Amino acid sequence: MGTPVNIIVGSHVWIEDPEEAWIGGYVSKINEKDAEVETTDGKKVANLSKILPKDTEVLPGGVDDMTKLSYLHEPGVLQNLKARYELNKIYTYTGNILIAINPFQTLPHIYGAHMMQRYKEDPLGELSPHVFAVAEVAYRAMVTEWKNNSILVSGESGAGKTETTKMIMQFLAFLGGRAVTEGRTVEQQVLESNPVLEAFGNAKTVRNNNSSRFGKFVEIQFDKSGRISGAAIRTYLLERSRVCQINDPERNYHCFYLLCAAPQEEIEKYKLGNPKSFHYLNQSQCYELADVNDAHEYLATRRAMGIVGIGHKDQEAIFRIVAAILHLGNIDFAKGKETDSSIPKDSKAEFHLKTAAELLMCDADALEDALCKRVMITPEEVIKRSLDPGSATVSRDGLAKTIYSRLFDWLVDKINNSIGQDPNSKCLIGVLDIYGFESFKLNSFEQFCINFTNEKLQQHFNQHMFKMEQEEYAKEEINWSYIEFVDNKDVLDLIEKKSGGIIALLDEACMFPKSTHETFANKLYQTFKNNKRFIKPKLSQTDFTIAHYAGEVTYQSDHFLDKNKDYVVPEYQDLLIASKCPFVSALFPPLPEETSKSSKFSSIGSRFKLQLQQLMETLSSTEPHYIRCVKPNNLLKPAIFENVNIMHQLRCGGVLDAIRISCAGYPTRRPFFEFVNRFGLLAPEAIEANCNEKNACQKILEKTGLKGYRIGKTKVFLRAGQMAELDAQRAQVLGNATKVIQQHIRTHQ
Ligand code: AD9
Ligand code: MG
Repeated sequence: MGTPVNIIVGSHVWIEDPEEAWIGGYVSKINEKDAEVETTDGKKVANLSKILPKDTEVLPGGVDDMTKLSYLHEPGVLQNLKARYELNKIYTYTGNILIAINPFQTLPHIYGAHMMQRYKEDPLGELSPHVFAVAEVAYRAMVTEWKNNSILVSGESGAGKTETTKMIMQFLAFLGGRAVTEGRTVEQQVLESNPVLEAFGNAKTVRNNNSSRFGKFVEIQFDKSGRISGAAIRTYLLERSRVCQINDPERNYHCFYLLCAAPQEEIEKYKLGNPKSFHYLNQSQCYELADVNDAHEYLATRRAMGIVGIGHKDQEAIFRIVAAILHLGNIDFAKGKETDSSIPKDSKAEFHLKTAAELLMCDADALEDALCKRVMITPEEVIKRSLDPGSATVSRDGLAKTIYSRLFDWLVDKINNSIGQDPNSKCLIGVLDIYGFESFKLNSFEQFCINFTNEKLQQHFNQHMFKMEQEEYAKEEINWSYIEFVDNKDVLDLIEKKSGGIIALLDEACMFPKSTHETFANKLYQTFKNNKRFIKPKLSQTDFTIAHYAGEVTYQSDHFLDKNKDYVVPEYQDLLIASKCPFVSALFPPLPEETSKSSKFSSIGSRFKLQLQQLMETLSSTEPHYIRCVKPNNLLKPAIFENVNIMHQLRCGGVLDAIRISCAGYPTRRPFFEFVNRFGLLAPEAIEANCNEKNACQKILEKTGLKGYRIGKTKVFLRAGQMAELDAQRAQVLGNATKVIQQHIRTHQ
């Protein structure tokens, strides 16, 4: 069999390269199975079966849709993206997927009101690829067919998902906003929800200075005239651990630093000061962000809170709670008089305890008790057990995390309530900004949930791109060579199967008091001994590896049990519900009698699984559009294009598979009657001949001179770009007809 194409001496080719991914050159010699290739990096030898042909006639600016490439393969795609990126053309289509490469610099000429206007007036999609064009297609599809649409933005941390999402929202507000603003409009509130959620849910990480630490799905509702009439925001899995623990040079959530930069009056009221004096912030030496003025951001956040409907009193309570969390973190413990008991370490710890209690408006002694003691209920009596200083510190951090995550949920609920859902909404466009696939040196429960999400989205993507295409072709009995694709249902079963999946086993372990991460890991090893997607690493007794669609990831099971348990210790519940601040006590509503008795434990994994299921249901009722964001380098700098890194992201995002299908397939299809209605005027004789619709389509297509299309049982299937060609021919005929009519009118006036 050998090489798929004829490669001879002198051929321009691509060969694989560990550093550059692919390197170009020409063949200088062929010896049986190998070829010698002269590359820019010297002479190399490569196996003929691994060599790919190189297009020598590439346009300087590349092509705007990969399906237009002469050779559609990995190096061709990479070269095209690189050529475009060098010219700041950051957007490229791959069929119906938009690839967006983060420019890491402001490109004002491609955004702004003037560009929005241009894309609004471009229904045929003649302008260059753009995030506005994708949003325009979704909006147009919605107002013409009254079907729900969704835009799914994915990519790794720092790839530009959130920025892209904000641009989509801005453009939709531009298309569906009201001309005259009467006070606060719905679209204004939708847009201003972003800075509020970012202040409380974003933080600087090593990957991104403004990393979203939660997933987000925004559902924008439209009325029958295509105007934005409501919105709903759903959020997923806020990273709670960041509130208490950060590594240098990362930061905690932005709101803490904003508050420390608030006007003096507030600093005094909340007994704040230099962020360096707070344990929750000083575990890292990074306090400031380049190009961000926290004092200014504080005021901007307060303003945005006002616009989304958070009143002054609530704002005051919110920042009081944020300050209380900082003070909580400074309560250090020392051994108390009794064995294994603890007390605030010194007068400084006592000051912070008193201040935290004041700010939360609860009793300081009760707070100390809740932090340092646990109530044990035995059949005989109720006893108070003391916690040693280590346990009291863990308990303190638990309280801080619980309060913060309740506060975040409150913000989301409040924004939703104040924007309001439109009960008469005709249609919606959903925009998903959710974490991409993660594989680090150490991976824990968070990565497990994130990668689970990506498996789900990948399945949705697969189903949409592959199954639907193939089924359609098969149904229409058209000639089509089937493209294999990797189905990831087996990984999803491994993770989420109701009985015996990893999440179910984790819940079981959490409910059984004697479980440890060792017993949990052992259970996994036994259960999935023969599972192809599950691997027990040789050198560990507690790690486990999952073969995800995007590669293998090894998880450390150590904190899986703790991190899966979501329950508020009754001591905290009692303390905070008794707060004199109605805002604080409302964050801790009494538990229904049933749940408090039956099980104290609620599973984060299972709740997340349910949330994902609901998300997938919503998404499947929509027409999806995909945007894949790519991070060109890990330095977060402009103009650096790292081939291997980018190739990996394209593979993880399913872009390479999609390219194969999109190129081999027939992206445009029209039922016979629609096709004849639209294009009949190109061959009027076909219709007059009174033949059936299928024959009419055949005749029309023959006359247009197009090649490569297929005619199925009920539909016409067109290759990429052919619809545009037909439309152009139609426009020409219509144009001529209009001229004749105008002339007729003129001569008879
Ligand atoms: V994370 O998973 O939330 O950590 P994102 O959301 O993918 O991540 P984000 O949108 O926050 O990344 O983008 C990271 C940074 O890249 C931004 O703060 C900008 O500085 C930069 N960026 C991203 N997209 C653009 C753009 N279209 N133009 C200019 C951009 N800069
Ligand atoms: Mg983000």
